[in-house]
Amino acid sequence: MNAATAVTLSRRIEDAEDVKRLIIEKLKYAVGKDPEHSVRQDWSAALILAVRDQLVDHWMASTRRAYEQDQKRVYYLSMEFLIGRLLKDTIINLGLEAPVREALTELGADYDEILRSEPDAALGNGGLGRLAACFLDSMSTLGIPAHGYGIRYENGLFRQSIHDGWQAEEPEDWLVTGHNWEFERPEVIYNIPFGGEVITTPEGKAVWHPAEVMLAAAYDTPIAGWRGRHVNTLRLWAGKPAKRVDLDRFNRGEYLSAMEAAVRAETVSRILYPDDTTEEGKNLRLRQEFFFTSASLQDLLRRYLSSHDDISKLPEKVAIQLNDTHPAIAVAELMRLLVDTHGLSMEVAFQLTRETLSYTNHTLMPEALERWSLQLFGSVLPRHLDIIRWIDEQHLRTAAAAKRTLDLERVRIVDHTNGQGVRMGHLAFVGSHRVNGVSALHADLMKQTVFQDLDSLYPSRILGVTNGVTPRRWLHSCNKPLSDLLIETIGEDWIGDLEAIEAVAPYAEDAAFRERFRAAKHENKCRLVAEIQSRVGIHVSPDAMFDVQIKRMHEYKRQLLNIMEAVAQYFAIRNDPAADWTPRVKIFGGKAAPGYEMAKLIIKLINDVARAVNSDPVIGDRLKIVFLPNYNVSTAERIIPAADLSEQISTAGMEASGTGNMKLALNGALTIGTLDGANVEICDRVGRENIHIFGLTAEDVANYRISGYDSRAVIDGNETLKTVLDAIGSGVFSPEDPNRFRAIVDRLSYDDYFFVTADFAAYLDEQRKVDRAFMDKEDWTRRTILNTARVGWFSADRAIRDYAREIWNVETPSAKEINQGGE
Ligand code: 73E
Repeated sequence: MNAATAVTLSRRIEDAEDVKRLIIEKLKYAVGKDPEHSVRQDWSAALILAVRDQLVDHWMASTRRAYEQDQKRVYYLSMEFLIGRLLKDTIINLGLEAPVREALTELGADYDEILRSEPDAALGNGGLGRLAACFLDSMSTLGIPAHGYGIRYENGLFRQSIHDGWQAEEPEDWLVTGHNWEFERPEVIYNIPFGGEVITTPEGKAVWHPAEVMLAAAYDTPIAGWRGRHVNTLRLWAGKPAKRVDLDRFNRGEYLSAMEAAVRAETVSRILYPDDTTEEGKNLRLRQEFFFTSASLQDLLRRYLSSHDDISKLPEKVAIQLNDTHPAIAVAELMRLLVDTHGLSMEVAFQLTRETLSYTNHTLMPEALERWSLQLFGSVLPRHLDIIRWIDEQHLRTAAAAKRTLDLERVRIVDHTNGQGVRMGHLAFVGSHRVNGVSALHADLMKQTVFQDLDSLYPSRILGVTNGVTPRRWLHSCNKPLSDLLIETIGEDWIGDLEAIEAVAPYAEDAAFRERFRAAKHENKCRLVAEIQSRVGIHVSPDAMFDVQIKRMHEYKRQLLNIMEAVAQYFAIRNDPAADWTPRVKIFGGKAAPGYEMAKLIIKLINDVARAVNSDPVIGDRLKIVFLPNYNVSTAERIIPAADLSEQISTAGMEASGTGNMKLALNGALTIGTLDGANVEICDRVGRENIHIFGLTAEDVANYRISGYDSRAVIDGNETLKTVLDAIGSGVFSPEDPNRFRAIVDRLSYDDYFFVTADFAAYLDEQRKVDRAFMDKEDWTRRTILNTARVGWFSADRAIRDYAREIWNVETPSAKEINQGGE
């Protein structure tokens, strides 16, 4: 045994004694604290460092294996990775929960408290970023050699607090206490050029002379999959100046301007999604996108060339997935690197680029489809604009040769019509060999709407890969009562192969099992009751139905429809308090974009209605309304296991997929929802009788958009709707400012773009059916068990297998092999 192996062995955890020894060692020699005087933050740091050590050997072995076997690698480029806390999941993935808990108890520290003290890495907005995090977990679980590439934002998504019912935003400083998972890689650094001009040499070669060059510095976080056998890397880039201080200026006493370049460079990785409504904001956003895309491509090309000398084989060994259009500049940047740095022709470079890249579209909403003005784009990335024009020419030739009648202006990447701009969705589409939507419906709508022309030009490029969620975090780790029950009943295969959870379906008919399933839910609800009490001071009963809508605040997601139903219900209860009401707690959680006034007003409305309802003695436990501030991954982990009803009520055709819908169904909540996004497929799998579907279909909505929709007539024809809107509009919930919600009522009356009024009646009807269903405890539980049993297909492991097979051309082990284990 050589010295290196000896060190390795002494770090491996076998039992609680090992954990204790390692934690103490970390406390002393890494954190620099005497255990006697350590505070919770020190214990947390020491534990993370000790657990991180457990990953390192597997991490290095994974890398070595990828090199030795010359495996194809997958690179997932994403502006967002909403990874949340890592400690608990890593401990569980490694099977270390029992010894760690025991060790900490013996050391006099509280395991759960330490877990809670880890900051929530909020490097994302919502579904798109969380999907990226679930996919990292699944790629590790399936042993696919992969890197996630993104930005190491100094400040992640803002922290939300609620003051007098209004949203307030504060910066999220998750890095202040140090991110103990990461390894800084000072040696991995790339130049990122910006601006300047392109000069063509007499030989006809284009040479870019940038006006400014900054640096991208790498920070690596190891990501373990189930059982920790394979460990991948999340590599995040931080912006650094090429030169920290301008000494000349400094020596002249110009201290602030001496730091200007440093501030400019560091700004690139300062904040997730700065406001992009101003010119300055737009410029910064474009720089962010280019910054991390360029660094990632330079890095992966360096890795490829370190063990291959033929660049033309790149697509055989590298697959790059673009998570929405945010990294779409990769099309032009990969071409630039292949042409300008590696000397390929434009034609060959384009072919390699297209074979290597693929693009996931996450939304069809016009305002989210990125488009940069030519003026801005040309000033920040002049060389890329030339390359894009070249691609556009090729593409136009294909379009002209096609025997179809196409409006050529509509298919161009560079839009020459209104306002002139670069359409990033088009660029990503044309530069990729596969383009996927995130649910079956969404992929269909892509073909029918925004990408209709491109689909006809490049048929069979579009496919649907329905999203999925990791069962490790979203059941096994966040819902111990249910996970324990499942393991006891059907074993633990489902953790590494979620479709195996189907085995629990027959137990829906077993009264004793139903009792235990209900008990697990009740335990989770009691935990949430305590949290609601301590965070917002509202007492709710765990026997009431927990009706949950947790997601970003957006008009298309229709939190407004939900709170309007609450108002209708409130009035109905007041009119007849003695009737047989099904008690409900409506729980909301979600952040509104800081500049999105309507979404912020809806938060205020929810809180104003909550104030009236919760303090009304006539209502009591029949209805309670709770808005939990600062919804994030960790809050989701506590709300989801406690939910009875899952609100997935977006305007049909507008939610591309949704992933909260999957998590909630998996944890035994019934869905009330529209036929939108992945709800359609959830309905197919759980069975129409085990889900509450209502409202317009995507087709109905599309027809109304053409024929016109008269919300005034609908309001006038529905007494309840009229009463609800009159109350909201006249200040019943805002007596101190009666006109506060006028804008909401006006919007619904004259321009109800999201069809809230159209779906109101159907939604109320369905909610009353839900009420009746909930009263039949046995049948309700039976249906919730069938939901849990039948949504196994919505595993991120399945989604990643689909990507691997249909897009990346990468092999994956069977579910059986995953469960049988082996290195
Ligand atoms: O339906 C969700 C989907 O489940 C969709 O709205 C979301 O992506 C989820 C994962 O596929 C999404 N986020 C964004 N677009 N779609 C987005 C757009 C711009 C900035 C940030 C996020």
